Amino acid sequence: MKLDEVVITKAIIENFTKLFVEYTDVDVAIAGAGPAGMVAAKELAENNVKTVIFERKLSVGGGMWGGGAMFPLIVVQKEGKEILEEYNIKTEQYVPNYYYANSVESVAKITSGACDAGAKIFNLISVEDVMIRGEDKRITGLVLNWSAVELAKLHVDPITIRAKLVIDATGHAAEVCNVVLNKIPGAQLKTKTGKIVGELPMWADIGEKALVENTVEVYPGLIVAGMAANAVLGSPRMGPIFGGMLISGKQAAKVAMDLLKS
Ligand code: 48F
Repeated sequence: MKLDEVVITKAIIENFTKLFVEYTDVDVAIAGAGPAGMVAAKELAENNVKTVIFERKLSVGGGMWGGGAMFPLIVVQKEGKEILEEYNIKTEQYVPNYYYANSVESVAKITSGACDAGAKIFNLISVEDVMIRGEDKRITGLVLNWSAVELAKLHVDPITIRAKLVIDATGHAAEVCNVVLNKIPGAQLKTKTGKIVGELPMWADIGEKALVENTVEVYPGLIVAGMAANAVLGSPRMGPIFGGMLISGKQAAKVAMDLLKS
């Protein structure tokens, strides 16, 4: 049978549109497909929570690909190793409680885990704003545009999806929390200053431990996960140790599921 390029085009456009329309109304929308966002997505989707991730870049995986300083290995502690094993990622012990894994294998398998669980990932789409409703100005959705539009600084209006909950998993920049503070008059985050406290310098032990505690609902309808949680709540960065990111992803899913039930 001869191939027809127009059929190929229609297959992409018709099916993308059908899928995107289905995901204009979700339980949980996640900004950022780094390790924290992807682990959260897998946990949610496998518990039948309708979950979508929007990722600005062409590739998912955030800061995990590059390991530490471009050496493609990540380090995890015991709890992190156990999560990597759930994804069938090979780990080796270095010394007691320090394990390492290949960063490329880790991204590939964590991505596969999120997809297999049923989470939908849309890449090349940037979250540029939030939708709010009600007296408490609760977050009720995300405002999106093509990353190409953002990069080219084109004057093109965005589109919007509705979500019962949003997870800010945008990493160090905590972009959704910044939007909330910059655009919602009088907005206060549930932090000690009401604002983004800011990430502290490297202290892996404290940063890793704080991360789970920092993975909370910081604003009505908005949960923080991964490095965004430490940036918003004012805890240290931790460099190429990734156990906390994975645990935070799981914790964000748990917080979301508890909120969806309440
Ligand atoms: O930065 P990132 O990997 O965040 P994470 O999951 O993990 C942090 C670690 O990689 C590392 C670390 C380990 O100790 O500190 O930094 O918390 O992934 C964040 C993803 O969000 C995307 C960004 O491209 C990246 O893939 N992102 C950021 N802003 C937006 C966004 C946005 N406005 N819209 C869509 N995606």
